[in-house]
Amino acid sequence: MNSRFSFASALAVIMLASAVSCTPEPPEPFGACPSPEQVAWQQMEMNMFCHFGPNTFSGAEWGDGTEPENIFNPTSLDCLQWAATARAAGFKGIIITAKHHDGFCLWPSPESDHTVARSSWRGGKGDVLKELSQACAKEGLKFGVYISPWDRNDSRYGTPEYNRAFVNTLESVLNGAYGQVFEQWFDGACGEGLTGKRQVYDWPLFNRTVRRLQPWAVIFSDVGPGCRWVGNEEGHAGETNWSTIDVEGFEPGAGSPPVKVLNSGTCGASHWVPAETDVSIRPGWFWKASETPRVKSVRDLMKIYYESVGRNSLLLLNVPPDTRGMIDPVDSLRLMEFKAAIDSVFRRNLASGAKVSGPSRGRGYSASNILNDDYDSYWAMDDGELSGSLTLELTVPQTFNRIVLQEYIPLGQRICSFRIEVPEGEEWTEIGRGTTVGYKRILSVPAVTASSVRIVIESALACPTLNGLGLYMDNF
Ligand code: FUL
Repeated sequence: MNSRFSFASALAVIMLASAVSCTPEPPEPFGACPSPEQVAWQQMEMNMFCHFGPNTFSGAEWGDGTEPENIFNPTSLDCLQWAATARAAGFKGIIITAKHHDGFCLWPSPESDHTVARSSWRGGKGDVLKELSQACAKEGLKFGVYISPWDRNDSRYGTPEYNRAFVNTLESVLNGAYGQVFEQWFDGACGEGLTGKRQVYDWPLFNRTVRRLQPWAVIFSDVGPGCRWVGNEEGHAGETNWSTIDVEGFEPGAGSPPVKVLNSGTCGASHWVPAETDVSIRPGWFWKASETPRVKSVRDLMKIYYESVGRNSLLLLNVPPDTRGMIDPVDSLRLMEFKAAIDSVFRRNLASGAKVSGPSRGRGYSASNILNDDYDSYWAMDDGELSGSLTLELTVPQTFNRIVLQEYIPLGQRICSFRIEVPEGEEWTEIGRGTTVGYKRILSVPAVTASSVRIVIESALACPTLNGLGLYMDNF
C-alpha cells in the first residue's frame, strides 16, 4: 500500500464518517403502528367484493339456509372474466362470499352438507374457490374470503359445538388449498339459526385459527384486528379518519364500538385497525336482474372513491356476478368508465418538478422527498416540532381542485389538522383545510390557478411526516 493511497483512504473514511454522523435518526414510531401486512393492504387501495351463492339465483339478500343445493347453478361460471375485469378496473384483489348467512359453501367443505358438492353444478365436482383463486393468481390479484359465522343451515349453530365446526370450516379454506389469502372477512352478524338459537361466537379462537393458517392475512371485522368496518354500507369514511381505535372490551357485531367511532377512528388510540369501506355497485349485495338499471353512476363511484380512498380508507366495492356466473356487462362497463375517470384525474401530478422547501429534520428527510416515487422516502420534521409548512414553487402556474397528501404510516398516524394556501398579492390565502391525513387524503377545493402552494401542518401528535403530495384537476 503506498502512502498516497492510504492518505486517500483515510480521507474517504473520515468523509464517510462525518456524512453518517450528519444523517439524523429517523423519527421514532409513534403510538400504534401498522404491521408490514397492514401497510401492504392499505397500498392496495381498491379491492373487488363478489357476493355470489344461492341468493344470486333466489333473489334473496339473506337466504334462510333451506334453499335446495341445486338452486346454485351458474350456467357459464367464468372466474377469469371476474379477475380480468377486476384487474382492468384497477382493483388489486378479490374477496368472495365463500359462505354467506345461508351456510351454503362455494367449495366442497367437508364440514357441511350444504355445499357445491351436493348440487348438480359441474356434476357436484365444482369448486368456485379453486377457480377464483387460480384466476386471481393468473391476473396478478390477491385472493380473499368472506366466511360468515352466522349459519342458518347448520343444526349445530347455537351450541358450543358449532364454534369447533366453524374452525374446521375455516381450516378447509385457509389450509393452503387455495393458496395465500390476503384478507379474511368476518361478518359480525349473529342472527338465529335453524333451531331459533343464536351463537356465542368464540372470536379469539376464530382469529387464532386464521393467524395459525394464514399469518399474513389481514382480518376484517367491526373491530379488526387487521382492519375495521367503516360503520356504514353507503361508501363513506369520516372526513376525520384515524386508523387507530381502542378495541379492549369490544367485539364484532352487537358488542362493537358505536358506528361514529368506526367511521372516524379514535385519535391516539391503542390499536392500528384501519377502516375498510364496503359498498355495493348495486342497491343490493347480490345480483338481481331488476337492479341492473340501478347500477351506480360514474359520478356516484367517484364520490365514493373520494370519500373512502380519499379519506384514509380502503375501498371494497361489491360487483356481484350474475346467474351465468359472470360480471354483468352493465357493471363491467361502469367499472371501466370509473377507472377511466380516476385515470383522467390522477394520471399527471401537476406538482411534479416543483421546488419544495420547508424545515426538515435534516439530510435524508428533506421536503423534496414528498415528490419522489419512493414510498419509503419521506419528509419529516425534528422531534418535538408539531407544526410546520412546506412551500411548493411550481414550474408553471397550474389549475387544480384536488390535493393529495400522504403520511408515512409505517411510523404511525400523526397529523391532526392541516390547511392549504396559495398566494394572493403579498399574503397567503387559505383554499381548503382538513383534519387527518393517514395513508392518503384527497382534499377537494374549488378550482384555483397558482404557481405556489403552501401546505401548513397545523397540529400533529408527534413530528409530522409526509411521503406524497399531488395536485390534480377533476373536470368531471
Ligand atoms: C352484512 C351482511 O348481512 C350482508 O348481507 C352483506 O354480506 C354485507 C357485506 O355484510 O353484514
